[in-house]
Amino acid sequence: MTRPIAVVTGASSGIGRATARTLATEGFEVVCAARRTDRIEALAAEIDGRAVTCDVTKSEDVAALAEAAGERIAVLVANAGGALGTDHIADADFEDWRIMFDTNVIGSAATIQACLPALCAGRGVIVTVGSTAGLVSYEGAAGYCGAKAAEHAMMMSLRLELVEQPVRVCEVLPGLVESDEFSLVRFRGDTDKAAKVYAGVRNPLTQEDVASCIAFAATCPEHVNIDQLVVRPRVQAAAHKLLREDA
Ligand code: 8X3
Repeated sequence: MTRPIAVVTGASSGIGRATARTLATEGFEVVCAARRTDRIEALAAEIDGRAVTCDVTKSEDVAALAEAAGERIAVLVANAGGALGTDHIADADFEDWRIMFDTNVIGSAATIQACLPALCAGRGVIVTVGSTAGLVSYEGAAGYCGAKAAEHAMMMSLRLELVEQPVRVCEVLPGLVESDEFSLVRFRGDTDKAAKVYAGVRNPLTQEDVASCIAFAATCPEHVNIDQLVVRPRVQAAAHKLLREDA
């Protein structure tokens, strides 16, 4: 039996990998895209999907991903991205900013652009994985907040541009998620600093929690568009209002 196609970028870890697994259980054939081939091949074997090595900042990789996905795409989860550094603007390394904008913003836009004909043919759903950081800024994160705000703005434009097409345009915007690598990458492999992000926080979101939200947005009836799904752990009432039990 032919399964509908779901494409997930950034599928080698964290929210992307959890989303690939969840969509597979929902009956999709998942095209798992990421830079780390060994990881996505293992994932594809586990969920009976397909692996496509893809760096979303490389136009030839993105074109090859769209080609491999085929003529009809039911779901595109543009998830590849992340945060780098915690510098204030006074000390910012703009190379980090370029990488964040290249992956989170232009990488997502390029993936959407390349997959758009197949998404139209498949009456598909686009889901970006943004962040509450794109809605409310916090200190030491201007580059990341800026990139996620730009991704959010881009999706609002896209929804207007595609209103005559049978394509839905959704954003899932998580708050604090304790995922495999997000904080580790942000702190350049410093496990102590990464662990401190979650210290004393009872039950931060898991990558599986976010994957469930993405799957919900991706499987609503065709007339239902989840514009934005903001999801936080219960103990995070706002970006700066995070309950820590040992604080
Ligand atoms: C991740 C959420 O609060 O670390 O996008 O910016 S936060």
